[in-house]
Amino acid sequence: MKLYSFGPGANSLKPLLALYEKELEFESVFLNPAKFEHHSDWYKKLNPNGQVPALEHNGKIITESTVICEYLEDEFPDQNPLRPADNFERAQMRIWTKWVDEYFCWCVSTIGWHRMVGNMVKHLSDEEFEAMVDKVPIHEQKVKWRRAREGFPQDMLDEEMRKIGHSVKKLEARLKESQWLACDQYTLADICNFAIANRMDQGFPEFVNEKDTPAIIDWLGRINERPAAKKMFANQPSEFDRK
Ligand SMILES: N[C@@H](CCC(=O)N[C@@H](CS)C(=O)NCC(=O)O)C(=O)O
Repeated sequence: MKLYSFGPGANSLKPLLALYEKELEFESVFLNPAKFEHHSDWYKKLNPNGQVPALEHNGKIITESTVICEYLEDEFPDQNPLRPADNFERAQMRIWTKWVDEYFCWCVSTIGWHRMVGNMVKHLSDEEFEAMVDKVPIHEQKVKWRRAREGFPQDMLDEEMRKIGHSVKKLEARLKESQWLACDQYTLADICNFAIANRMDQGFPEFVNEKDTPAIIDWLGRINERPAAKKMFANQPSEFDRK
């Protein structure tokens, strides 16, 4: 089994942490976003979207971070299960993972692109940049790369920050009433939300801090303290460590 990823952050973190939690053997293949390795022809043969993560198992490729996590549960159901057995609780888990994929991930991602991705491509000439964008397979991602270089419109950034504030309130409210997001068990709902929320106390201290969101801080701490998370962060260099 091989996982292609940018290391333990954002969407790549979801299957990475699931693999560590389930104690599954796998080979980790890092792609360097600063070198646009995910847009190379060899990788686009694996994932035509030119995005990470992607899992290779039994000669087949599975894409989409949350789908990969569910696939691992389907293939290895008895190995440290990360899905509740109860169907209602499993539905709650999927409501939380769907929410990350459709809402929470996007607002945090746009601000991340605004802060980091723009800088990554500022040194390129217009020709070099357009040659890079030319290799991006998804139209919406091409638009995002161009926006990141030119600067996102302020009203868009304001709206994404509003959505982040809303997301944080929603997480805090749930974690005040329950130790874990979906039910009383640690599940993919926690892993997939953690992938986006981890380190928000550093990146978004105006939203995530001891005073306003003690339940989120406690939840992040409990996940970071899990042996699987510690092992993952110790063994898997992040994209930032590799620059
Ligand atoms: N829906 C996809 C999104 C994957 C995604 O956005 N991956 C990001 C990294 S977190 C990526 O590859 N970005 C590079 C790009 O779009 O050029 C999933 O959940 O796997």
